[in-house]
Amino acid sequence: MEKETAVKRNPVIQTMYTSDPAPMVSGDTIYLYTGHDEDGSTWFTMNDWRCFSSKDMVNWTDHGSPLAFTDFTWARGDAWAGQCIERNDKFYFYVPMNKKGGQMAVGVAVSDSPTGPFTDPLGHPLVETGTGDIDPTVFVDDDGQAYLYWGNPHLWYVKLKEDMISYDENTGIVQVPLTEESFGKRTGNPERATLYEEGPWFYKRNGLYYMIYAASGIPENIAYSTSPNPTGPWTYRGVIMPTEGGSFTNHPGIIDYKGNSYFFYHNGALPGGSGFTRSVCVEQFQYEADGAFPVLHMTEEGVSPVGCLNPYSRIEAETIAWAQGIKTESCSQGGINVCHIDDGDYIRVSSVDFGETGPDTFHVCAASASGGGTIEIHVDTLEGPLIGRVEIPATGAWDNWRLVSERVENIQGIHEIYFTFHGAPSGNLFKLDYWRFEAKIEE
Ligand code: FUB
Repeated sequence: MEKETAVKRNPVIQTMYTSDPAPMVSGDTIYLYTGHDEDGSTWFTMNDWRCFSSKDMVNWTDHGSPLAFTDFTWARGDAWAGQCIERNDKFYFYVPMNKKGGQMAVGVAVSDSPTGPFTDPLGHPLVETGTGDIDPTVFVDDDGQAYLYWGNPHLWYVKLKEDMISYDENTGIVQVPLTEESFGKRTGNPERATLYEEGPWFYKRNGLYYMIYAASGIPENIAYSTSPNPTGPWTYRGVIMPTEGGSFTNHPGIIDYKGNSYFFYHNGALPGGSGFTRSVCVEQFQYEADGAFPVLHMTEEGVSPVGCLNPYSRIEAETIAWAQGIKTESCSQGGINVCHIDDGDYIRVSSVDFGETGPDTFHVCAASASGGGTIEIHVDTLEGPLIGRVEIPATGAWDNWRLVSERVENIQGIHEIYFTFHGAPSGNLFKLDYWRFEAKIEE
């Protein structure tokens, strides 16, 4: 088991490589849609999009893949940067893909739930120009007009109709003038004379429209422009995040949640990370009084909790603040479970509030086709006080789930909890679906 030197919260997801973050708030929950770089990729090998959610910004629940390029009959691959938005109780997910026998084009998929499944209502792309139709970003203005921007090396937009799956053909597809005043000056590349590269993220705050984008070519930084209007003219405002982090691309996703402003991006910070095996991270920031961005740097610490986890409710095992060694997969009981659990792996959940009474029992739903193993429950640090040890038996099959219960030491207040896994030195020990503590009955 590797020792933790400090509490890391970036990258946000450790069970797979994630890229191109697209956060969305719905109700009291923040959803994080990401691209998914396949393990060992040496190109943008990306087949599906992923969805995670949180209510506290530090524990993220894995919802699996709500959408894949195979859900579009017209696509042949390349599930690149997308964005999802809620409107009229439906969720619209705009995504670029390579067309069968053609080039990249932007499609749309619709769902009644933020976690999908999403389906293609059109059966064909929503927009395509034939030139770099990637990285759609969507925003619905206060007057109800929705805009879809996208593109590399050009920046295009359409005005979406209220159905969100068609656009105003009178306005058509508009190419944004990439001028030096609007997007800064690039030297040495006459075909890309401004800093704009790709990955736009479009929104409005306090009456000012923001276009945040990957800039300056390869390697990219993140820069921004603003406008008093949704369709420009734009004014270049500078670099937000310099080139850092071991990935030659970057991609912004900006959102306000529970009174804070968050800047999502990606880098190559996970072990094995690179420009093709990227990971989504997040930093908290404050706008300047005039709406300007501060310069932001990538950190391992990430952001602080804005809520607590209730350990007395059912918690999905794939709700994770930090994990080492494990993976997630579709569960035979529905949803997702944690798998690839080997000796020495662990999961941390953060900001767990045991209240004043505290627990006396721990329940966990597990399956093991091998010999099982042990879960140790440590408090505050990886090697902190041990409050429980649960023996997971062999259950005969990986989909033969059993609820295992064990007494635990009482603990009160808010803590980091580490589930550390022990057993045979090689091979997977068990899978986990969900867990919960049971509160001590007050005498
Ligand atoms: O993830 C594939 C591509 O790399 C995205 O579409 C670009 O924005 C860049 O991040």
